[in-house]
Amino acid sequence: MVFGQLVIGPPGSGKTTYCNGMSQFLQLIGRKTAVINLDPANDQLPYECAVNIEELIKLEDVMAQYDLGPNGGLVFCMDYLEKNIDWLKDKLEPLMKDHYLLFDFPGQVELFTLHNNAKNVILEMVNKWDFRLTAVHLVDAHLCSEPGMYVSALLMSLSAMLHLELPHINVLSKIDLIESYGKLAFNLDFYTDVQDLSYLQHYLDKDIWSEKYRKLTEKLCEVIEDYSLVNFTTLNIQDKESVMDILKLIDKSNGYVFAGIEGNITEFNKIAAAPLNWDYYRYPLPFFFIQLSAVQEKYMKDDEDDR
Ligand SMILES: Nc1nc2c(ncn2[C@@H]2O[C@H](COP(=O)(O)OP(=O)(O)OP(=O)(O)O)[C@@H](O)[C@H]2O)c(=O)[nH]1
Ligand SMILES: [Mg+2]
Repeated sequence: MVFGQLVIGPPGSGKTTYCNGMSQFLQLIGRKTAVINLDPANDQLPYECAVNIEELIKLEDVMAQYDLGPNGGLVFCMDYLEKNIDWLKDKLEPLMKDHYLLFDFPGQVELFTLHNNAKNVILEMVNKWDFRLTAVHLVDAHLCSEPGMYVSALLMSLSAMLHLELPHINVLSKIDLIESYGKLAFNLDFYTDVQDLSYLQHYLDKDIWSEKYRKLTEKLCEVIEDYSLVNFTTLNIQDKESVMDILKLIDKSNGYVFAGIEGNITEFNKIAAAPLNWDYYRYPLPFFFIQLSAVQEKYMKDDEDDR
């Protein structure tokens, strides 16, 4: 059985960085991992990808050939991928035996809320190839700094959940930066738990001209609360504990923990409990690899001591 994650979210929310950090964390805990880049606009990849959509279609070629802008070009690329799903299957076949898969998707929100091409590719993987996938929807924590933006983030997350109909984890990414946006109107729990959105009303623009906007926001909050589906977990990709907490949630949601892959669970718990200084720095790779080998050395030494 193949397990994995579909990493989605608006542009710049940290998907590629997440795939890089998460894949390295997974490898560290002994899980064979492959990253699949399905974003034709990702030009500089920080991770080594096992499959790259660029081998099938290039965004710049599409834009030049059909005189499209980047958004139209991306929709075209996803259509093309859907029509050439056998290409993806051939590429994934060698990985299906023993790899855990991370899919790095494009950031265009409409691909996961309006169009069906990306969804059909995902449905093929889930229904026909029997992949167990969790959608990891990243939203920049910056959106909590203003009530209107936060409501937009909630709506975006809800509509992605309803559109994809998959196990789904919503993540507030870059949480390490949250304090730099100034004091939040509420404690962080308010934003992650999504319990009583009526409080947001007090922080909306009080201007007489914003009356209709306030009413609209109020009604949208009611819709979000009626569904009662959205909540968030937080992520700082450079923090081992934070990555581990998210992985635990994902493993439960797609059934990985119940698949009886004992070896991996032991390794996972070991690394989770170990006082390792997991220093994933999101930019310079060489620095990271120095850190990674130090961590691996310590991990192997602990393993020997245990034996
Ligand atoms: N401080 C901080 N920065 C982060 C974190 N995750 C990502 N970033 C930064 O956010 C920026 C965008 O990250 P990407 O991973 O390229 O985002 P993306 O969602 O793949 O972007 P697109 O592919 O353009 O949609 C980069 O500068 C990252 O270094 C985080 O957890 N903390
Ligand atoms: Mg990216």
